[in-house]
Amino acid sequence: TGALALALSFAQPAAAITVGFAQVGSESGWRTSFSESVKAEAKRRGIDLKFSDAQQKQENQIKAVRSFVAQQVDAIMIAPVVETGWRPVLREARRADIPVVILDRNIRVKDPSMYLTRIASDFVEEGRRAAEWLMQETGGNCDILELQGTVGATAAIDRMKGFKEIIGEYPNAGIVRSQTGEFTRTKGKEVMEAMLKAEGGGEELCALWSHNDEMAIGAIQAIREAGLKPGEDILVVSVDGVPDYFKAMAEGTANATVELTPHLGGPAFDVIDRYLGGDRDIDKQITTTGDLYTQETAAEEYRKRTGG
Ligand code: GYE
Repeated sequence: TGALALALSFAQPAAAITVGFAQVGSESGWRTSFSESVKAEAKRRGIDLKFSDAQQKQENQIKAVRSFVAQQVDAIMIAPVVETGWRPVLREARRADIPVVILDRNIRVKDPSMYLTRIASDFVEEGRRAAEWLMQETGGNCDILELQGTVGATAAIDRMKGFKEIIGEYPNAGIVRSQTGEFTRTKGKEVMEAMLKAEGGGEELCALWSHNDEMAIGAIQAIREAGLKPGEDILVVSVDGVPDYFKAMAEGTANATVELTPHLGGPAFDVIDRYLGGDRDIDKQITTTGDLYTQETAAEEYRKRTGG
């Protein structure tokens, strides 16, 4: 019986772990896909996921992390809405000996031991890719409007940096106006309307560079309402690769996007399993990559993503 009990104990699945996930909010189609992907992956792995939607407010995210620490979860994942202000709550997680994985955006802390690793795309490279495509498309002759993401968010800071790095190599290309649309469709439309008015209607404009598809989709409506043809009079280049944007490219109202994978749950749970299993040789940064898509393949890519 002793041997049988011993054998049975090995046969039991590993005790289910509990992971707390402090998500930014649901401001964009991409983020909703990201949340759904993490929840599905947790379910598939039998992980008890505590999920919190902070409605894009950092104080809600910090409250969520505090409650995860109080519940003594096995690990915490944070998609930080902005880069600063994380040290105090990360110190509390470290005192409780709970590993923290940063997903998607980044945090700015001096001491990298405050978190286990960061799993994200290289947003600077995404900005470069978008700019390189636009310069090829326009021969480097282009007056550009920029819709920035959330102020202080890594995705906005880094995409702007990468885009400007490339545009700076072209004397006849430049960003003539830049404003935040907070990564949402509504704000993107509102800000685009204002920028077009400020530019006297926008006839001389060449392109819109948007830090995400959601704002671009709102801006496309504003371009149309201003009597211009989006995708033709004003080219539209963006990031994320959400289905609605593939649809817009297939309809000719948008031109290009750099895809950002929403599937960060798998790599995150893998690294948590490794850490909880004793592995201390974990890289500080795990980078995901995405391709640039244009109108040529948009209809087929839309069908692939929507099973249409
Ligand atoms: O591009 C946007 C979301 O942080 C990279 O946040 C992410 C961005 C993404 O609002 O759709």
